[in-house]
Amino acid sequence: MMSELIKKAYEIAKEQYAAIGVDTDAAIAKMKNVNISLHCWQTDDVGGFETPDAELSGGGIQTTGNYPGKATSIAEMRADLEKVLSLLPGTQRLNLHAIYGDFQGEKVDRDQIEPKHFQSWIDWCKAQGIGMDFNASCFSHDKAADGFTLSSKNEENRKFWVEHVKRCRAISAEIGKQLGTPCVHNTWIPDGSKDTPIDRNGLRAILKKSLDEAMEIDYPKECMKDAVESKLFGIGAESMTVGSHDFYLGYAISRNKLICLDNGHFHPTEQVGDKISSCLQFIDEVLLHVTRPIRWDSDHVVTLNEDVQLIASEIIRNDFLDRVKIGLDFFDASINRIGAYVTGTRAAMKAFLIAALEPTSDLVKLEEAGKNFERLAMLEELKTMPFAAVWDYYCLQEGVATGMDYIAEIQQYEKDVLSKRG
Ligand code: RNT
Ligand code: ZN
Repeated sequence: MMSELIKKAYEIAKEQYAAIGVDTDAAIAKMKNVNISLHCWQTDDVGGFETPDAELSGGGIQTTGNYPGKATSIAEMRADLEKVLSLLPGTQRLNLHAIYGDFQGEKVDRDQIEPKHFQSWIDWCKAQGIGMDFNASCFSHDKAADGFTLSSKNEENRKFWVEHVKRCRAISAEIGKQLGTPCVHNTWIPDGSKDTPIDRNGLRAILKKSLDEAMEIDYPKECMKDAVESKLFGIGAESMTVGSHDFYLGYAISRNKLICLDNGHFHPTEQVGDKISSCLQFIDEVLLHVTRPIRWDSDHVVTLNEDVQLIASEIIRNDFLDRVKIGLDFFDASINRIGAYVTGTRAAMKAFLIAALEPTSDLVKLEEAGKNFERLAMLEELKTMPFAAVWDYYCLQEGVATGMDYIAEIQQYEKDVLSKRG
């Protein structure tokens, strides 16, 4: 889009927002602290690089679609991530799963991984000037084929996964140390049962024991922090999930860990945006997996919807940016994956900028005075304020594509790069 037009539109928008007491420059400045952790798995449908043709399997999550152009090597994934980064304003982080190690063709099982397998990723992040987060991969593996990992009653399997998580935490500590920014290590396990189980309590007791074993070593907070991710149900685990929200909230509070809230992991009428201020009364930090569930935990591309808006607004209203780590978790294999990635990430960012353009203290005053019609009306009017002009100006300032221009850039990337992949 023409930069002169964007500047003109911004000047007008700035005045319109100023009229309701909102400083657009300050809102843009706030975006510096909105650092979204980019989930590498959108580029390859959660396959990983353990074997040349690795695929997501088991674990109650699935990708649907087979749009051409998926990343099948580290080089391809890095090229994709660089393209994504070039189309996003601000500073991001990388969120890597353990299955994406640089194994150099060697078969390295999950209980054997070491920091050296991730050194080239650390170096890549350093070169990009970004931080890095990490995840144990407790799925797509023989030892998870029966649907149980850390809560397994098969002691050999349980020990295997404890060792995996232990190693992932050590790797995370090394990542954070080298990059000078704490690496958030998230543990999510698929454990659960398709049909009504009997020994719910037994499984949860095992999970608690396994987590305690895996997290026995305390690493400095400047290097790594642990998060645990709950879930309501998964495909094939409809009747019970061992790591439920109640379970992990208790675990996080009692062990001083982060709770990871994935907004696809609750009943559809529950809102993660409403949970943040509850969790933060009792724990220091929260990790988010921002996604878009459609009917079930389907991990659709994030769009600027009311759920995402409430999440962003709650963080900005309460100045929680330093206590809430923002990650994404969607994987759409049915459309251009890089297009999906950029569209979803920009949508999440827009929600934060919209939140920063809210005259929050005025709204609170209305609320406290019982003026609820006025509050409602103002919230409605805010929705159609000239937000796009501020967003475009922010993108322009950051030297990234404004408005719809990124669509053409992604089409070009598809033509030059993605369509040439085998
Ligand atoms: C699964 C969880 C988990 C995964 C990723 C790949 O339901 O949301 O976070 O999606 O770790
Ligand atoms: Zn998640």
